[in-house]
Amino acid sequence: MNAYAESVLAQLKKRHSTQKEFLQAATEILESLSLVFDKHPEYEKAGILERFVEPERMITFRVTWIDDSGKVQVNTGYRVQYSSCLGPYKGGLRFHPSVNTSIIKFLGLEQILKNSLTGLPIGGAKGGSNFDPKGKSDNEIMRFCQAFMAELYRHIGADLDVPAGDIGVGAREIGYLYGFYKKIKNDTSCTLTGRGLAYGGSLARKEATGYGLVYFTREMLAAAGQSFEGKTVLVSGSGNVAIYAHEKATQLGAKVVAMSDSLGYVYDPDGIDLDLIKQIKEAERKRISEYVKRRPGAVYKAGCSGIWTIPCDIALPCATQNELDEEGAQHLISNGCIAVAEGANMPTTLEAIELLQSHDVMFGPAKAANAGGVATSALEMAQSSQRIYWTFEEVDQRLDTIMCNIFRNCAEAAKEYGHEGNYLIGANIAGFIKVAESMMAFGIV
Ligand code: NDP
Ligand code: 2IT
Repeated sequence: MNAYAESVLAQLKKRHSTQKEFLQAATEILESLSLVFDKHPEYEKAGILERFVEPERMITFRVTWIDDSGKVQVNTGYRVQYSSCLGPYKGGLRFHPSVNTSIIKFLGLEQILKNSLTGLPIGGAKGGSNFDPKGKSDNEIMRFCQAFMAELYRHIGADLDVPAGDIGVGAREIGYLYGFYKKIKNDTSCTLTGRGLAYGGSLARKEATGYGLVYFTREMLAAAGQSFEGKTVLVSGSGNVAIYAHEKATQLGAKVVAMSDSLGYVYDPDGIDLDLIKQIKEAERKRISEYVKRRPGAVYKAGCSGIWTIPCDIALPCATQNELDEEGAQHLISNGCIAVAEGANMPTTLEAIELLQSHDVMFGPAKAANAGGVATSALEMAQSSQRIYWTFEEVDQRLDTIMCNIFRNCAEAAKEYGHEGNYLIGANIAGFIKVAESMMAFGIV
């Protein structure tokens, strides 16, 4: 590693020794960026890297609400406004009990580079809470969202910071968050994306991350003379990203044979019935184990990591961070998997990435492969500014073009820096250069 990148990473490790996920993301990024600092010594002189890894602003707040039994509940809310170099802070909100400073910072750091790769004018942010939406009534979800927004509203705005969904935050939560924001701020601008179609949302935003993942993977496969046609695919998770990755991969001729949730996975050799998954997960909000009760021939196994033992050509991890480790990667390699593309953020451990790449498994990194969601959020912002709606086909076409451009930029940057075919290095460098150039232009701020 370049001495400058190494010294900044060493400082981070010293100062944030307990922030495991943040250090993991920073290590992956700084290892790639090392190559940039060799070429651009002026960045070191301007302290670009020290500034890049330090959030512009980190907001932590108490969220107090009352559950259905009348008991007072307290959660922690977070918003990291990491970088506004390229535009308003932009990034999702995650509601999950595992949320803490480390998780929010890793997601925010990744988001800066992801948003840069989209080519659209959006800075990087992330937020959320350790609130667990599982088992909560609709009323409890609404009260929590209102309590969360009662603080967040003062920090966000259409030209300042535009949150969206992530794990545990979907259409229902965005509705409650936006409804309350609108009421207390007296502002109907596009301050959240992923909004309902009736009140400012964009067609194809719901599908965008999953579809975009498949468009990116299609390009990566095509560069190696391959396609989705006739391929067997594993999709982990069964949330928003997983469902629409399945839908598009199937449309392109693949067969998705397994999906999962945090408790286990289902294997259906005839191909996972997507309508049934949508019914169970989107409509009924039930566990994926329900699937086998309604689909004889399918099997359910407890424990989500077992999904990687199923033979496949292409693996699309779409659940959560570090869900694909060395053991899982070894199974994929042994079973002849040719490509892994990340729908989730940082689903593959550093060791697993190294193992996959050393066995020539094509690897599509999250910040490039799953950028279709935030890109379409930026398209939602554009439509709101113009006071018009585009058709599904128009948004989908723009998304496809954006994903093709991202793939091309990653491939070109990887080649330029001597690592042809390494899309992880390509994504980090291509994303970073624009941010660094903006920081240079702004002077020392
Ligand atoms: P959802 O909440 O819709 O779905 C999450 C899925 O992941 C569920 O199947 C959930 O299972 C599973 N999951 C969550 N936590 C864990 C865990 N600790 N272990 C195993 N499985 C888990 O979220 P999304 O589909 O929106 O997000 C999935 C991933 O994609 C996340 O990494 C997110 O950051 C990323 N992403 C999302 C984008 C978006 O537009 N929504 C954009 C880009 C990336 P269970 O129901 O059992 O909890
Ligand atoms: O990780 C992500 O890119 C998202 N959760 C989507 C963010 C957004 O602003 O649409």
